[in-house]
Amino acid sequence: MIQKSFVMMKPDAVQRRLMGKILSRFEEKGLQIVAVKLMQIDEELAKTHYGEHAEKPFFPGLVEYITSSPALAMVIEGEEAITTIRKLVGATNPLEADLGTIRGDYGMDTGRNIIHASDSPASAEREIGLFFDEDEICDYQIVDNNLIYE
Ligand code: IDP
Ligand code: MG
Repeated sequence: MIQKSFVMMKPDAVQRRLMGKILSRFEEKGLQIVAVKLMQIDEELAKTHYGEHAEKPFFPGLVEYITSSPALAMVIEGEEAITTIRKLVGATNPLEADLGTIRGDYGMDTGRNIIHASDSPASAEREIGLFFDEDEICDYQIVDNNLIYE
């Protein structure tokens, strides 16, 4: 099933000038970028986005990290995009993430793990709605789709 996922390069990825390399991984896989926005996330949005973790000890540090500098918010589309992107991203702790994944290749610490990706269709819908207006998401055909999909 074709799905959309919400993906966000966190402030460490932006500061470390990794945006181009990371974006390339999604493009090279055959996924389609349908929205991108470099944005300074405010405290309210960070707390809403990570609401499920509000009671965790790492929550204040997480909010501080996510609001420390701009992040690159994206919507990425493709067949089984949500699971596929979680695989490309790797485990939450970069030291446990497989090499070849984004976190496994670029990260050292759970508290600086480079990137976020939606974990389910319900999260994707909620997160896309939090970060993007409908008219910011592009609906377009990529011309080489017949080389990516049978
Ligand atoms: P996920 O991003 O792989 O879905 P979650 O468990 O949902 O992982 O946690 C959300 C984010 O909270 C993580 O990506 C990471 O930035 C942060 N986080 C999770 N656990 C810790 C921790 O133990 N210390 C610091 N930050 C954490
Ligand atoms: Mg999560």
